[in-house]
Amino acid sequence: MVNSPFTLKTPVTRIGITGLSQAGKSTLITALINHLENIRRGSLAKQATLKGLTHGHWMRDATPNFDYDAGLHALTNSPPTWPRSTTDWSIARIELTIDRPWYSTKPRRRIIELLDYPGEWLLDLCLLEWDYPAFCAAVWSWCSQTPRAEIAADLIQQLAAIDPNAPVDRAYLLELQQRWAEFLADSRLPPHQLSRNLPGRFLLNGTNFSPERHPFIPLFALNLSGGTATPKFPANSWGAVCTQNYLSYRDHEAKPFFSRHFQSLDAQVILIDLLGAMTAGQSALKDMRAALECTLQPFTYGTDHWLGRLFRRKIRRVAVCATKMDHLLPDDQKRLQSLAESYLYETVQHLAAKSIELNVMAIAAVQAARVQEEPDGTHSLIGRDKRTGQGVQFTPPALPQTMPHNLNLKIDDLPQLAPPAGLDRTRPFPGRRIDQLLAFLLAD
Ligand SMILES: Nc1nc2c(ncn2[C@@H]2O[C@H](COP(=O)(O)OP(=O)(O)OP(=O)(O)O)[C@@H](O)[C@H]2O)c(=O)[nH]1
Ligand SMILES: [Mg+2]
Repeated sequence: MVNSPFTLKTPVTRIGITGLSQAGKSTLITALINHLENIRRGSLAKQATLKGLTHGHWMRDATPNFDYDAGLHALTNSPPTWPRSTTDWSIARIELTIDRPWYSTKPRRRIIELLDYPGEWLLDLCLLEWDYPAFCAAVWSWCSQTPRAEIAADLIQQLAAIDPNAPVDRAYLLELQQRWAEFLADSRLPPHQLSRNLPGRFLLNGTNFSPERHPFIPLFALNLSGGTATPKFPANSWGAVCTQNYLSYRDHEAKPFFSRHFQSLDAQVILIDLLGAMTAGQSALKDMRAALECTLQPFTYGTDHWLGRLFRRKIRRVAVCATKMDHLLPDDQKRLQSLAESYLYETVQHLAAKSIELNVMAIAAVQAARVQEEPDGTHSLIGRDKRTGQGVQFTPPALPQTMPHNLNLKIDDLPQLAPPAGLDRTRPFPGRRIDQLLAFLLAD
């Protein structure tokens, strides 16, 4: 916790909330504010670590401000809709009032800041350690295997055909960069649902970045066998231009973003759509786990490493949350929790050894389905379809007890649900484990 210059002695807890596109960040932040605004109501009031917090209110003064109004409007509208997709970072500030005995000299207020930023950018963490040949080698190791080798067969062939020492053709470079961005966008959608889609700002530019200003692509004809020296390319060659623009992206876009935001974080929440990855199958599950390992890697570095200093200076708690668990029947919701734990077992062990508290949990920010019991004793879920708004009744796929070691698991597709009717700002939204998540993040 730090003292913000704006609030004098009021302690500020900063929590980063990230996850890949559509993982559920905006909905979760909207729900977290709603629960904090109703802190003495519902299950949050029963959390021992939040005892003494009596009142919460969302402040409009953060810049850039998280658009809680828009989220509330969408969810409480008739018919309700999910918040709109976000494209840049923003901050939600909530002031909490603490009930203390009259003689206590401790602060009576506390500020919580929730930092929303696109997960696409989080993955750029992998780049920070790579020079240009290492970037090309990593991307090649992914692209030479299924399913990427099939998704972008033509593009991969064209990239491999470029002689890094030949003079660059700028128009062709821009065209290939555009196609690379399209390939990244395809890869993250069903049926593939891949996670390691780099560079992140090619997918989601943000306000000040335009990819065509410093274009680069991976060149697969480089010697990618792991030599340490950066090759010397002739001036204005493909290799020289791509190296220069890659380094500019790494050092002037990705690095400052992490330096600026991570050094002040107290906790980090990473949302994963584990159910979505399970509907896509083994490749998606493997890719998502590798992406998560890469983003959690800096927590394992010592303080002699700049990334280690940045991450370990303050961040003590990390929650990895499998979202949208309301798509499952109650028994399977419990299994989703244990599947998530076994999916990330090694990573958790590794971080525990570095005294980072890592909590893996399954959550639903807003419960959009209700359980229906049939006369024959079987159960199904009832909700409304997100696209059509019509009522849907479905039997969700049953989950296995444990995650196969080789991640060879595929479940049936799930319908996408619309939010439930009747949500109201003055009552905690119906969700799953939001109280436990807050209790973990806010514990002193
Ligand atoms: N059933 C259910 N669906 C959810 C929940 N949270 C999110 N969703 C679904 O996931 C979609 C994306 O949720 P968002 O909160 O917009 O996710 P995001 O990570 O902010 O997405 P981007 O801003 O596009 O990166 C929503 O439109 C819903 O379809 C939840 O708690 N329950
Ligand atoms: Mg969003």
